[in-house]
Amino acid sequence: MTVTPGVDAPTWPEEFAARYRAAGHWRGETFGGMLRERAAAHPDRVALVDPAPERRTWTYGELDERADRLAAGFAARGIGKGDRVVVQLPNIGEFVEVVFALFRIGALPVYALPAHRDTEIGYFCSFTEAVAYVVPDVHAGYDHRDLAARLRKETPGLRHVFVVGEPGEHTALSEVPCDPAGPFEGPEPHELAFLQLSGGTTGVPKLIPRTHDDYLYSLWGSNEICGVDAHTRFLVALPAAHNFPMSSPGWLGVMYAGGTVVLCPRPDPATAFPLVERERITITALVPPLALVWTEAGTTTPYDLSSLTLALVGGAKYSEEAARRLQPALGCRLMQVFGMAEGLVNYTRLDDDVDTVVTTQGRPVSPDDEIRIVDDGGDDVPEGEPGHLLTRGPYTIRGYWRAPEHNARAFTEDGFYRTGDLVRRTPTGHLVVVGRAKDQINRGGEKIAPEEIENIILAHPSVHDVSVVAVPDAYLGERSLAYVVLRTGAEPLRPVAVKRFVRERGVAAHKVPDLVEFVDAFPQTGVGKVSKKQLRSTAEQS
Ligand code: AMP
Ligand code: DBH
Repeated sequence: MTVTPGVDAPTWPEEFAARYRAAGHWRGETFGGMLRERAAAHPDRVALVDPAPERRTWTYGELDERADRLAAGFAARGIGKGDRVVVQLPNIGEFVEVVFALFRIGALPVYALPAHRDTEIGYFCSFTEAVAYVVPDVHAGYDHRDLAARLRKETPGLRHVFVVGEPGEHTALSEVPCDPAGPFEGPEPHELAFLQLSGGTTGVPKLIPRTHDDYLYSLWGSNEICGVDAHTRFLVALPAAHNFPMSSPGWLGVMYAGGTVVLCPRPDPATAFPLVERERITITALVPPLALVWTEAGTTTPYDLSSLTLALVGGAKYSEEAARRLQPALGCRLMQVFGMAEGLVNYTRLDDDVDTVVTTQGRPVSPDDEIRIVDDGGDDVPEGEPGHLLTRGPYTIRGYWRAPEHNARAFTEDGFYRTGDLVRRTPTGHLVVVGRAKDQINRGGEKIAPEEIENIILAHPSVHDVSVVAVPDAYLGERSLAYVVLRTGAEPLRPVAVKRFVRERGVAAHKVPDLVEFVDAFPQTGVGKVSKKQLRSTAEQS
């Protein structure tokens, strides 16, 4: 099924595209071409290290060749330009091989997270009409081959399941590579490169179509700000499929610069610190709860972290107090990152003073990132006042994948993305995130759309109504609480039964409500809608 630009994925009006090209933001490169060039320039430099279970490395030359052979094998199985392929792999070398092979063909990876289960994966496969699904055999005690087998029964269009490791009834990824029959036609720079996931606010996750041109700009723009170069050694501690460790500046940014990417199987200090020492890591990216754990462990660790020069922290609000402690504990600089898979990324800068770094979430990457801060009526607020953040620019999407109705709400008529974040701007142009207007829970950087979980709980026969809200949490920033109204006459339920019900529906573990409370009714707004605002404040007080 081919992709129709402007229909499946809204794109920039031509005058904007021309401006972004003329400004030099869009360089006319593709990911496949980028790897080819790096491999030609420095074939023997190490691009990638997968330390576990035994240390494997790929030079740029090897990765390039591997991508070609894998791409040829995928193509031989009928995977072509524009086809969607759901990739659900943990932080292993095959993840990087697979996505570069798909880039080379112009097939679009759909980046699932390892934590996703039947509900999410089933949706990605059916909604994107995916032709293939790539999984590990067993990861973190979960057998992905079984999930794939269930899916294939329900999703006739899903023609292939490729497994890293023991394939079971599916195809081993190791069987796929073959000699290329010739060069691929490949994608054009303005075409789509992949579909990224949004944390979302609606019943189903939204998919984010990113082009080669726009995403590559966010990479090299980020590299300049973060000082990434060929000497950078980046540790991917967060899931490699997430937009933050992928692109801000992330493992793709580091490869753009010709540096070395080291994959970390788990983000805890016991796993990561020995790798920092052994691999002489210079930069990493952390979400705030992880930054807290690293900060605590860093003060007493026997491992040598002295190679570390920069820790990027973002994905959720990082408290000033925690931010102040990071630098002394880890012996490296801190940079706050406020970004979104839809595009806009803000960084504090290497030459910002300490107070700016610990109290703001940074300023945009590009001089052409347009920022508006507006009131509820859509008018600009006075400078310095808080309001809704709207943004438009050279690497911010103009619409989600196949979602015209949602797009009409999520974007203004003139193409600004309504981020749902409440911010204010300091005189230096730095943004401070002061809150959120969207219905979303940010559980330590992992986003939850309450509506998605509410829909699941509503399917329980004893449940009359449900409302899922955020409650403050010292460690995660926020946790989720489900307020449940039972049907009259229904058997009483215990909180654990509600949690089990959600888990058994097959969703990522972080979406299972942390807390469940039973109430007789919800507070209502003037027009009779459930007042989430009031529920949240009740939750805060209890
Ligand atoms: P997503 O759209 O799912 O990629 O999630 C992006 C959202 O994460 C943003 O719109 C913010 O709500 C939140 N976020 C990301 N970074 C930060 C940060 N440094 N501080 C506060 N919120 C953040
Ligand atoms: O939370 C995010 O999605 C995020 C945070 C920091 C992001 O996408 C990014 C940087 O690029």
